[in-house]
Amino acid sequence: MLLTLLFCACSVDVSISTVEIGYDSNGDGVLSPGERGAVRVFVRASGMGDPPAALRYQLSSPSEFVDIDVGGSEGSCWKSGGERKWCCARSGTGTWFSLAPTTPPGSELPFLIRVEDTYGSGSWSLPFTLQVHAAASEPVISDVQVVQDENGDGVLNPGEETQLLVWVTNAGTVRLLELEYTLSTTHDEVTVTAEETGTYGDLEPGETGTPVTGVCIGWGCPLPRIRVSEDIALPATPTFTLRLVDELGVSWVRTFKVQVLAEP
Ligand SMILES: [Ca+2]
Ligand SMILES: [Ca+2]
Repeated sequence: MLLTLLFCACSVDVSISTVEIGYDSNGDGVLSPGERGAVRVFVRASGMGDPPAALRYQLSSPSEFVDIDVGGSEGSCWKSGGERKWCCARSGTGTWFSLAPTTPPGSELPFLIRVEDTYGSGSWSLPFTLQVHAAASEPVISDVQVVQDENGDGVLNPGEETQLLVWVTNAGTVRLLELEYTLSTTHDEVTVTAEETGTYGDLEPGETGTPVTGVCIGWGCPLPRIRVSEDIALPATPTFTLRLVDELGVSWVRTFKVQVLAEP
């Protein structure tokens, strides 16, 4: 009994106090599939024994969806908020990792941080989880204009080659990162002849954008170009498909129609 009491009186334990997201790609403070993230793990020493003089950590994850940065998985913990509290992070931001685009939203990803006393008094393996949220970004087509058509009336006519200016709005609540598009149509008498792929860049929540090329935005830039056959049967309203994918690997399929009218 005396030995047990002595042991308990001298022992020190290290446990996780809080876990913070230090960085995420779209900046909404939560982790979504495809994002890069950084995490700060705050630990504290409890018990009556002297706290460790210095701590080191090593972060790992058994999850197939988590890729911890090579070389960034270990480092020193620094004192934070008193003698018995530390922040275990590679820098101010945290220790970096990537989530696979296939990570299921809603899942709880397991992590393990191993903390050890630099002077050898002990080590502690501390599990924690991080929740994955569905990305709350939502690109929608807000307008389509026929521009630079041959007769300049802004209407698709048989035999014309024109550009399409497709406006996309981020109707979600978080930033869209590097939104790329692919435009196609299955209509027999209409073909996409140029710029069938391109980018909208980043779109903030509520922002409406057009394809960007370097510093060029919208009308006058290289835009998707389409050709309508002279033989198209009228009336015709070909359907176009705009496939969108962002930097996180999340994709959307949007469709729109453009009417083809006889030249007046
Ligand atoms: Ca995020
Ligand atoms: Ca026209």
